[in-house]
Amino acid sequence: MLARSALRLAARPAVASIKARTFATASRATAAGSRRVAMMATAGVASASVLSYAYLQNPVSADAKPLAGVKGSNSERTFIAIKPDGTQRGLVGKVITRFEERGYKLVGLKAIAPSKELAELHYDDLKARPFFAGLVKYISSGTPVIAMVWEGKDVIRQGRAMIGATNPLESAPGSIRGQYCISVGRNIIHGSDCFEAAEKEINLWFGKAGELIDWTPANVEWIQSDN
Ligand code: IDP
Ligand code: MG
Repeated sequence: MLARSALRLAARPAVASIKARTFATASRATAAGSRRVAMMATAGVASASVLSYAYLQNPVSADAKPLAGVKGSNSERTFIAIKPDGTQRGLVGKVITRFEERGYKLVGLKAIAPSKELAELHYDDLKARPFFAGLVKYISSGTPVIAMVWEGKDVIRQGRAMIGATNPLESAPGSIRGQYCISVGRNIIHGSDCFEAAEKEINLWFGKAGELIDWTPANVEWIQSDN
């Protein structure tokens, strides 16, 4: 799996090609989008034959960092996912709030109902385990998984600590699993367990160009400074 992942990482287009990729999706432009484009062209903004709705969504601040940032730096990234039970139980906001309030930066977010194939690839390292089939069924149940990429100092290790032990009965009471869960089969959240896993998982869930956004929070100095 990591070998395949490495191939995909190598194949990730350079930032300079993001615009070209976005233009290629012009055929998906909606009728309303086309009308808007025509109006803009009339206004002298650009040619309607080139612009599209997709173009209008092109990230202002394209992400130039490696997928998982730089290990051990302020740009380190982790993949966090609220599993279907977390979504069903209305815990999405509470989980996001914990990471926001800790001082981490959200650089990617989407709701996705994963296919069986995606669930199998994500948990590839567990395929020999007896609970694998049930795990894949649970993740690909059709209820949205809230997939996220968070960035900041030591975010991989801290994210795991904030999430708590795999078995919620062993999770510290203040951790996410320790506060909201009691069953290992329904532990509401996933977090990358090392830098290599973060690279693999971010590539799997957010590997397309333009899916992550590099931005600078206004309060960055108040959160990151070591004086
Ligand atoms: P992690 O999520 O804390 O990294 P892993 O060992 O990587 O834990 O297992 C992945 C997921 O597989 C767990 O979060 C849990 O949903 C599920 N799982 C792990 N062990 C068991 C088990 O013994 N029974 C049922 N499900 C399990
Ligand atoms: Mg794991």
